[in-house]
Amino acid sequence: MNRKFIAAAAQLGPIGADEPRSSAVSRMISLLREAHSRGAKLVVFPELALTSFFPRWFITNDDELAGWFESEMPSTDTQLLFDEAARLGIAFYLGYAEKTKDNHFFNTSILVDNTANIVGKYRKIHLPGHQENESWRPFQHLEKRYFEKGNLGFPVFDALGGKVGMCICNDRRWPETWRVLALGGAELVVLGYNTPLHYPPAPEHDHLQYFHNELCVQAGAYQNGLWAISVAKAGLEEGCELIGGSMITAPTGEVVARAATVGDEVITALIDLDRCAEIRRNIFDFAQHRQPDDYAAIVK
Ligand code: CDT
Repeated sequence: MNRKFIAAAAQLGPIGADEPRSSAVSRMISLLREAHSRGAKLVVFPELALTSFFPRWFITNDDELAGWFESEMPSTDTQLLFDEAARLGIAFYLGYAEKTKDNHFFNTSILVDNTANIVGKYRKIHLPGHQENESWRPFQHLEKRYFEKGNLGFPVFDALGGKVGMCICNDRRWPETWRVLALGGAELVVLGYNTPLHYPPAPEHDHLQYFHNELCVQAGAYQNGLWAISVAKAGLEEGCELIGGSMITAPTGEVVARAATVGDEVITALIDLDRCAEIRRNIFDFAQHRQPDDYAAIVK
């Protein structure tokens, strides 16, 4: 299969607490069509892309909480997205809150091929935030309360003529995420995020939010010789400012496309998976230069 294709990051602007999934899906379908008009074969949507970022609220009612989760995928609402993507022949990444049949709750992403088959699933491993209500905060970040740690590891999937890995938001800050995916053979890592501009425990870092996002994604791509597509849900969502800065990053660490707004926006770039070799056969030739015997402390 052709290892050169156009890929898109489909950034979403804010989603209101009362905005129905049907509305979010219809916005995503518009972005999908825009990406298709630019020749995209892959579209990457954000983390928890179907709803407002609900971990910002302390929710005590179980039924109310369950209402933020999807108990099937595709669901009635998302079926339209699957159908339109298949009609256009586009593969996509979608983040959503997953409730399993045996009542487990994960922050999940799926990779869907260009015929609407789910070919990969990832459940977020690095869950940020806190477990209890912390009323001093202007908004909560209760991922540690609402989600279990992912139980699928960091799998890599055959897709788009190459090897594709997924991660979700906070995972991108951890070098281990990228390295484990690269060791699994990933040539492209796709990820979505919801990152508040204000970090209540260390507000002195607020002005660094965009920088830290770029720093992590560009380093992850370069140090592992792979492509990265990182996609925000952005803008002022229910009083909480979320960063934009969606990017497509080459294996050299260079940003080849970058969002210019904090709203619904499509950016595209030509991905050539063979370009991973520029780095992997040189400075980061793992077989030649990596020294795992000296890295034991990392997994202790
Ligand atoms: N969604 C997510 O993982 N967001 C975190 C916010 C900072 S930790 C409270 C992130 O790493 O971007």
